[in-house]
Amino acid sequence: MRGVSSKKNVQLRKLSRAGAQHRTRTQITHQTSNIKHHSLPVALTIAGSDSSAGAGIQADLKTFGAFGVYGVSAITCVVAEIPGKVSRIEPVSPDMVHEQIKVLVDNFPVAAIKTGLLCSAEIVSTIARLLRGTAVSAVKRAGVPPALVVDPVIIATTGDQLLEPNAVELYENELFPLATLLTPNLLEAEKFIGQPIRDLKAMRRAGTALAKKYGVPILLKGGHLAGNRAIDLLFAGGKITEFGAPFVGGVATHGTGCTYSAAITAGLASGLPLERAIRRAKKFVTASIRNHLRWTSRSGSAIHALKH
Ligand code: PXL
Repeated sequence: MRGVSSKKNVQLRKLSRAGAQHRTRTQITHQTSNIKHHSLPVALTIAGSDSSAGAGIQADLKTFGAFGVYGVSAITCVVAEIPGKVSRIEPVSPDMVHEQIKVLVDNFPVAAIKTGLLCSAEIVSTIARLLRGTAVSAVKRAGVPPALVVDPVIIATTGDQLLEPNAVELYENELFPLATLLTPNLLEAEKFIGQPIRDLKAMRRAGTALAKKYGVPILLKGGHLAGNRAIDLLFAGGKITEFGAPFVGGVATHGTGCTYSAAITAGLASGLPLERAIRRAKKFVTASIRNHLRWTSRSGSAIHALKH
């Protein structure tokens, strides 16, 4: 087992799980003299900017908004793209990534954090170090660290490599042990276990192995398996829970992974327990595919987008 799981990480994980179950954050209204103040749960996304707004930071913020959660963001890289074609990626400096997160977690009551495309090895380790410190100070201050959903984005649906290859090991060793939930798709999971996953039985085996390897809950997303249902499996606390929905074919599904993990993060920020947050998120992402938008590009080809 390569995943480093220090005692401190294990303690943080236990607290995080307890926190996700006991926190209840809904819209709060305060009255000071004759002025009403409203507040919403706050969630932070740390991810790349997708110029076409179907994935990345833009998808996350739209999804947080759809669930009544106030989204704040830290951008790791800027991606020039349209659905189906990544044109160019440029990273933001690790110092600037650090600064964006630091000013947010030092000031906003961030209840849940999600990571998406982290771009480089240096950015992955900067974020892991900072989030470890953030969790420790949140525990001292409030008794619970923010929930952390790690969507290990490596490759785009188009096959484009989005993450530097040498960042994968750092991811496994430094960031995964801090997670409340990891949400790999089949391609990512195959990379982590080094074996193909072609059916539901292989998914069960792979998810069990990953949960054991990293010591954190895993949501293995089976959307890429052929079949008339899109089935995801949650491996948590020695139990496997299935989340299924009818497979919606014929839609370019750019951004579904980001949308799904952002919806789960919104649920955790609002105090839902993990399984309920996933169940609600699965419905949201299925509806966003079913109700997709469609335009015709200048060259005559179709452009699809999820309806977040
Ligand atoms: O869907 C993966 C993904 C995540 N984040 C950003 C992206 C993409 C895919 O292109 O651009 C910013």
